Amino acid sequence: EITALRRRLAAELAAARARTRALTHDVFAPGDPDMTRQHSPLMSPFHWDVAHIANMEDFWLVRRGSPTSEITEGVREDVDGLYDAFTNPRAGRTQLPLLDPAEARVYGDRVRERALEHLEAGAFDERRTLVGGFLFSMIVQHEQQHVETMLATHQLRAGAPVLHADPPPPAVVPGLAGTEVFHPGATFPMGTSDEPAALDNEKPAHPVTVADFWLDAAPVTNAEYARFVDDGGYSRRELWSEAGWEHIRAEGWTAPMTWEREDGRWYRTSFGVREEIPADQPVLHVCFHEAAAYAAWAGKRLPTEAEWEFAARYDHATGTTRRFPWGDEDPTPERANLDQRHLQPAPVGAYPAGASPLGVHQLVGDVWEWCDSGFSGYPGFEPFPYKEYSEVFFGGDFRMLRGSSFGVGTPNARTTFRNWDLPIRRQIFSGFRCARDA
Ligand code: AVJ
Ligand code: FE
Repeated sequence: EITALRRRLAAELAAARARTRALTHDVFAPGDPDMTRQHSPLMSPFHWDVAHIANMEDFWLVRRGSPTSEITEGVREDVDGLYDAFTNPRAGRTQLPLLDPAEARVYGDRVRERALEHLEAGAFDERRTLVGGFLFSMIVQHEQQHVETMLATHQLRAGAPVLHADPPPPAVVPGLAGTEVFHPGATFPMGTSDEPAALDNEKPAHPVTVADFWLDAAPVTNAEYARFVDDGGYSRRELWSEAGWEHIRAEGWTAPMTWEREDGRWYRTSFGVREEIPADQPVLHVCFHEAAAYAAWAGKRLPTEAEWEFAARYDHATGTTRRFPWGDEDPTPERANLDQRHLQPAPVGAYPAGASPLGVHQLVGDVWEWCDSGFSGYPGFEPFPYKEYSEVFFGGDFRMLRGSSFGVGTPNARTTFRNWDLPIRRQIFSGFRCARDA
């Protein structure tokens, strides 16, 4: 059992690192400026992410993950200041005296060696849980979060494509787009107190009551969103909040990121490949304001975080919550579009095995889904293990995203997982589905 846990954590660490490599050293030859360039003021240069991943692992697994509970010497403490995300804003990171790409890779390798030694030697407490087991899981999830961020940097990179993946599976359930599923209200335990991988903001479980509501059976598709655009959605003031209207006017936005109209058809650029927009895929790269304006146009609204989680976890037949819409078993390629296996969302209806008992599809994987909730701690929240993961963002101008995207690694895909960003951001793999009061 303990051997199995060690083996699972080691495999997850290796899988995360394989993805880091696939997005960096595997595709950029030594000296390629694309590795060190500022592709967008919103993103870090790739070699910063690589060394930041190593530095976090150095801090939590090498220095603090030792089998004795003592704090041990790190691989290198001299670079801590360069890779602190708080003191170094993204847009200025190329200006720093960073480790070069080769040095960053070596740093990651040396840290990983030491971390695996600690994993092997790890002590177990009386509940037979690995002391520091959560820290290993947290570091897996941290690397996977940066893997998704680096994929978003790739989306903003100009030039010939360097990433390739199989196309997503086809829709097998027809006619889902725009349909709604009735959810009878109930009181359910939102969040979790017993999921070992849960990060601080997912805890603790606490009762929340949701009223009867309708939820879209699938994320809003490109075809549905194009009807909103073609109906003048971006020039109708009444559909937008004041902040949303001001932002789209200032930026000149008239469609989702990368969309272009040519000869009456919509095209997009996906990791350097220009293609006609697939009508039945979830819309991608919209900000919260765009999602909310679409919902207003459709006579609907965005779900709250509580409604989203209720739909994704609550089993009306038994009155209990489960880990995933389909039950307690981990995601598989048949259930959800995760792990950058496909570099785009799958059409709605492609994952019947991942649907909830009431028939809500693609809650996990494909696209992050904007919810109409701000970021705060659950009652009884305690920052763990550091305030800068969640607590410092509480009460800010953020909106929540749920469900994960095709860019998310399986270790991070949970129905309790909470993601957040500013309501103007759309370089992330964001879409949405609508809800409606019953
Ligand atoms: C949870 C995605 C908002 O990228 O800012 C990475 C994740 N935290 N390193 C972010 C994170 C520290 C975080 N988000
Ligand atoms: Fe980070």
